[in-house]
Amino acid sequence: MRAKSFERKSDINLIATTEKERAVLIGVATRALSGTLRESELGANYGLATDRSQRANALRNRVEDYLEELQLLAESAGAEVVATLIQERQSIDPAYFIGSGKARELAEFVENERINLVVFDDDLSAVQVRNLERIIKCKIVDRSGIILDIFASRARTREAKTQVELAQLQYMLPRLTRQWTHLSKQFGGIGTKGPGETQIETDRRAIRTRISHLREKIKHIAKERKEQRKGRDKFPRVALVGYTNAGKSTLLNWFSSADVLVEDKLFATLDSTVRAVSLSPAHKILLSDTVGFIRKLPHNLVASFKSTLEEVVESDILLHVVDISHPLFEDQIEVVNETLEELHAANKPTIFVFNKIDRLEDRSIVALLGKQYPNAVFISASRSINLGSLQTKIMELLDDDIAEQTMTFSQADHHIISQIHDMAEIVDKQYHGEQIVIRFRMNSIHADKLKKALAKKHAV
Ligand SMILES: Nc1nc2c(ncn2[C@@H]2O[C@H](COP(=O)(O)OP(=O)(O)OP(=O)(O)O)[C@@H](O)[C@H]2O)c(=O)[nH]1
Ligand SMILES: [Mg+2]
Repeated sequence: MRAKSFERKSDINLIATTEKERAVLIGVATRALSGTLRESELGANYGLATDRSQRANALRNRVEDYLEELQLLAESAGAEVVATLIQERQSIDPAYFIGSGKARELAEFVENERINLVVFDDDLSAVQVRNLERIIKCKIVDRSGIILDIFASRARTREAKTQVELAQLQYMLPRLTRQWTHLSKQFGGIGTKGPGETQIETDRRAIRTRISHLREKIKHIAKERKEQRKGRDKFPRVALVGYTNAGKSTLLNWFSSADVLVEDKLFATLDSTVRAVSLSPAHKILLSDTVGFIRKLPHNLVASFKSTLEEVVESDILLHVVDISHPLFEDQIEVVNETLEELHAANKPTIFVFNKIDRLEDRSIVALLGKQYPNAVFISASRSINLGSLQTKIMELLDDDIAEQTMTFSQADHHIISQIHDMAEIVDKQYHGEQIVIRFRMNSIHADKLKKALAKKHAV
């Protein structure tokens, strides 16, 4: 059904009605976004500047996909999505984002349809939120606000809770205007959950004090985590990374019979889980699963989740899990790569794990991606398809740079010597009085860890 006020360049699709917070979602298709369209989105027959409508359609499809994800996010936050709106503009309006004229039309729709939440797919500035709320007279939230809200409601552990609270306060601080405070009190609900309710009435100074307290707390937690990790230094560390809902936890569970929550919802996992996995007697690894990434994951959220994401930063190998059945999986790969760069973890040896192949109707894409990503495997984690070849790939990568090493030990190093017997192929072993000289063949990741462990032991 089309709303009268949004005829022509944008349209509204009425979806459903219940007692929940009634939300309308807004996506804006700009020229800048049009510039990011891929060839695969434009269609095989796309001929240079000849077909403007083809480009316009592709742009619209892209924004529709974004809004589909935003709908999942809004629903995860507890809203009922009543309508979606796509506006086409040359560029965004600095004062009103969608322009004051469109904002007035939206205000009318909001009033007629008893909407209590307007969610923008793009991040809004504090000024834009204030201006829009003045006209639309209902709560305005952006993508980051919704994501933070979901994180707040999913956080269970002390670490996750502390990290989310820090990110929320940092997000809130520049947006803390009188208007916003007033509106939040009036409307409550989505976008104002968690620490917001209590902190909102206090002044910025109180929030700043709380932020520095939380930072200290996180530092302390990070120290504890580091202590916990100490004993695990001897095995190569492999981290599952990827877009949210790609199937990371399903894979960890398959490998390790762990019992990590697997759910068809965004951000099922907010903590890190590490499990020892024996791929073969000579290939023991520590496999970690952690929080998934998403388009426009707020920067302060990434920053405050640093200690949870340490598992990724400190890993030796990444398994980048991709939901190949998702229409925007290429976009998702890029988002994950960008987030890895933000974490300074982008240059690690990586296996691309294309998951959910059971959902592919046309498998021709597999051959194409095989060429594009030399280090790729195509699997189904939930149906256990081709997982053996993933296992082999990891072992190959571990064996990739096996080299002969010679190290000298004292009798007191018997723990490390027994590790070498466990993990390496012994070439030669000679005793010189108190000293033992061992020649062995081992992967460089293992060897580096051994050398570090040995140096640490002798430094004590
Ligand atoms: N059809 C299909 N579904 C799968 C496959 N692997 C996982 N899933 C489903 O995808 C959904 C998400 O799986 P998870 O393992 O929770 O995904 P995740 O990457 O850990 O997600 P977050 O923790 O939210 O980041 C669940 O409903 C799984 O059952 C697969 O190979 N095929
Ligand atoms: Mg998970």
